[in-house]
Amino acid sequence: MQRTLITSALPYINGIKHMGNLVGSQLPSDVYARFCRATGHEVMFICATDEHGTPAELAAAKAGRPVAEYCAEMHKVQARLASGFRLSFDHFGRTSSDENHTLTQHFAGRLADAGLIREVLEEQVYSNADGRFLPDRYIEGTCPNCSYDSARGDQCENCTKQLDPTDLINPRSVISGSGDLEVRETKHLFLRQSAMRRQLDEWIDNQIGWPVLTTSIAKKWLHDGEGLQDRGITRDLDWGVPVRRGDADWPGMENKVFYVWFDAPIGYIAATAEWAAVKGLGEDAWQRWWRTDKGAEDVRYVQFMGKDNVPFHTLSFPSTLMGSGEPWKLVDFIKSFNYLTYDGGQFSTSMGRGVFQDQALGLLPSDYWRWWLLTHVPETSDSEFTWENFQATVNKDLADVLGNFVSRVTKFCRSRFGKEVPSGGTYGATEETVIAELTTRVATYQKHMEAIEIRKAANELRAIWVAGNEYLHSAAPWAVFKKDAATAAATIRFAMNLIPFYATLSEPFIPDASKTMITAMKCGGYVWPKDVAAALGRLAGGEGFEVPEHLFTKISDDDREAMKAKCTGQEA
Ligand code: B3M
Ligand code: ZN
Repeated sequence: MQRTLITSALPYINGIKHMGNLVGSQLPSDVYARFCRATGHEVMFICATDEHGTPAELAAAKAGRPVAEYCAEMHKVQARLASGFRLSFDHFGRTSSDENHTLTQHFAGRLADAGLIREVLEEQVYSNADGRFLPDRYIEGTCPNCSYDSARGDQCENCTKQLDPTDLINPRSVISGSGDLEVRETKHLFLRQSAMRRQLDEWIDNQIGWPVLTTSIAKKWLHDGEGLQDRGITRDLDWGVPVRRGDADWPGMENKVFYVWFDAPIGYIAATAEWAAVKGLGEDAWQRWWRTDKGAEDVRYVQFMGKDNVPFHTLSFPSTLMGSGEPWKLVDFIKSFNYLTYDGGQFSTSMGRGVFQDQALGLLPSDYWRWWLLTHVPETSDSEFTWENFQATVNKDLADVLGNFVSRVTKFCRSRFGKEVPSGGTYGATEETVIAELTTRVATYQKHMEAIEIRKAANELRAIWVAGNEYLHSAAPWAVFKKDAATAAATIRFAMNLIPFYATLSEPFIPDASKTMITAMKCGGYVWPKDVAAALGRLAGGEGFEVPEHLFTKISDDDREAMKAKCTGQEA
């Protein structure tokens, strides 16, 4: 059995995510995971909240909550939304877990033993009032460029100029507001990525079939300018994984934590370990996905992420894994995405611009969103969400094509043939033609899904639905019924067979509607159509069925305007 490990980039903990975040990693990874399961792979599908770093501390401070409490609550919120959108993670973990602490410290220890970590003395701002070093973002002051009075130590929000904390006029601590600051020397750890350059380069060269978007970003960082830089992997924060060398103290690194981008990808492994712990399984259960000496050599590992995360996954995380000198499983395929824009501009979390996940689920069932997002997933370029396009896509594809087909067929069958699928008549040349067309289309659909070309797969799926509608239209059983009931029976039986067939093929995209369809047909569940002719002969006649409630409701112009108004410029 083929074994597939799938990870989605970990959503950051600081607030509710918008639809752009959903479509840029989690949702397409879910489609792929569902497809792999449906076609018989053993799947491990992992995601988690990314909980460390300055933004988490700042968001908690803004909410007036202790950071651990804030993260615990936001994790629950994000987990609830993930299940609302039917994201079928085997585990949705947390980078703040014990497992991630242990693994992150383990990797740091191994990298240090291999000589891949260097200690660097740096000058950094120390706040006497707070009794701690301040990261750049924790210092505010007046911008030397535009005189904006709340410029941050790393950048002025007003004029966008990149700053050093020492550039600020009248600098003060964001924590206490105190201006009693001084520059002191402090030690930080750097991962010697430069020493890993040749190994990384070779590894990337050996990857066949990676998307150009992925390899070009990696190659750019490896070769442009000064090439791959060593990277600071520690920060002066309270919240995070304490700096330790394996399970030993690291002298001089007290009160420091690892940088969020060091521990976050290790979180993929840790979340799998969490999964094993929750299931009451031992180490072997997760190591067989992650250690090539423990069974992971036949795993195919696929990562999903937005394009801005690519350097961390092609360079930093592989440096950690390879540099450890241990046989960790490296990624086999990286699927990365461009951005979704909103109605002519950017989605903005800070300005509350766009559709946010909680709002979306309050407006319409998740399948409506899934279908629109997946048919417009920003694979080859950015794509834009507009309410008009959303309305048109839902009404046409889901209501007119799929929903209407299911409703007409089941209603007609019930009114003319009663409670069971009719068994009269036999399939003829028309049905053979449809079977031939669908055989080709299913093969194409499957090929696109295997290549993780989500948009192409969605288009093929739509064409598969359309083929059923065209069949029904030309076979017109309601007209034939009066003079030739047997032929009408065969037609309707064929059309009824298309319902579980559609349910199975559509499940990765619209799992709730698929479930309604498969349940209504009382045929014992999903069976992936290896042979289309056999799949369309599954209901031989005599089976009971339900007429499902409206699968999809059309969005009227009034509905559209009301939804749009609800999503405009809300404070996040
Ligand atoms: N949390 C970036 C983001 O939220 C980051 C991904 C981590 S993946 C290990 O966009
Ligand atoms: Zn400025």
